[in-house]
Amino acid sequence: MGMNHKGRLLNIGIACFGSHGGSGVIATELGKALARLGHRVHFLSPQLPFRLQQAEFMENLFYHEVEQFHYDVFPAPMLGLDLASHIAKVIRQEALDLIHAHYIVPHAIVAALARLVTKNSRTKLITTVHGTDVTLVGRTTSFYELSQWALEQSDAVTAVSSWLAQRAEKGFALNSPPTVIYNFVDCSRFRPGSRRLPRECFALPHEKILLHVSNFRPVKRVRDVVGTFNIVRKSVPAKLILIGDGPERAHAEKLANRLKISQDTIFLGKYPNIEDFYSLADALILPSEYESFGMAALEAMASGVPVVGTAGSGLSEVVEHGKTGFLCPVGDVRAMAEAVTQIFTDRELASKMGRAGRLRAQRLFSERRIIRQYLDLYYEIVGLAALADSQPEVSWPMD
Ligand code: GMT
Repeated sequence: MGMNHKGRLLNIGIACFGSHGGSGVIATELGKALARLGHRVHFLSPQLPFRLQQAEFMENLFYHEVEQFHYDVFPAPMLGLDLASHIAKVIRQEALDLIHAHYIVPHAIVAALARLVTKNSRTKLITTVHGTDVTLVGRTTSFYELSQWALEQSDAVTAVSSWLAQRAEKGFALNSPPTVIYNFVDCSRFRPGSRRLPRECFALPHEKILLHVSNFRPVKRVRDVVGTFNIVRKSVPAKLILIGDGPERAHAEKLANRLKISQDTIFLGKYPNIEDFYSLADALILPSEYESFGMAALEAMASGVPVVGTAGSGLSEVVEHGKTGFLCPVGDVRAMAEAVTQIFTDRELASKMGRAGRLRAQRLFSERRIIRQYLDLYYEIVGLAALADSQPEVSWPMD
């Protein structure tokens, strides 16, 4: 693939988690999209990012596996140091234009350290903060000093919502607020009606399907999912499907047992092709204590599925209350149940919300729009010509 805009093609390192979390998913999809545009992309991660496992071969996309060295004298694995050393090696070998670190701990920290080690100021560092790196992990005494240092060392910091940008600026006493670049969704993969799973495997024809997708950490308040569903099913025949796994799963299963609704509650665990489930669902529920963004909500909207979530965090920038779903107070299972019931019983409202969600996903959160924002930032920071207005030659997913 040739050069497709005025600026020269970039050599980009992406440091991210390889597991199923939203930050790793966004980082991987970003890298794949950049590689499709012709940039050289090097993934720097201890695990092969899971969305890369399903990717087609691309000659300009590389995965550099981090060699982990175990030694009896070490009290614990030295993963951060392994990764820093590895990134330093890749900076030297590949003459990277920039490293894009996703999540402060450890990625921004180890990338900043690696750059220091190589005494290379030509390679720029861009850090994207995603959520608990700002609100939780980076604020602990274990990581605060290093997190603040890594953000200071970054040539640019971006945040996935204004809500998170404000918290990062205040929490780490930054000189200026991070640039807000929202997360994106592939609207051709997540779209209404792309039904590949037989609905009858999960629900009877007259039953509605309520969906929850998360990593089942305490912040997701999965027990509120079960509590809400318990109220909804008293007035509307329905099934609840929960996708994902994590520490809260056992508690949620126990609660479903105690409420005697296990027969209508399906815990599916981790599932790679979640788009199949969005197209079965009549509503998504995300009752999190907070979300800096809420990828599941965006995927649902792109799939034409109304969202019931919580107000007061970055989720309010994704879901438009009353238009693409409903946002309720945290912990208010009655309000959430009322919202779900309204969607389940008012067909016109449900399809209006579904259409509005799809449109909002396409307008504000399309892959094309957001990748362009990242590229503009990269060129600005690297000090090269900005992207031309002409569209790249590659074909983008339908958005
Ligand atoms: O910060 C986390 O808890 C982990 C992270 C992840 O890797 O899943 O989630 C955050 O980043 C996602 C991608 O930007 C956002 O969609 C999630 O809202 C955010 N999680 C929280 O804010 C709790």
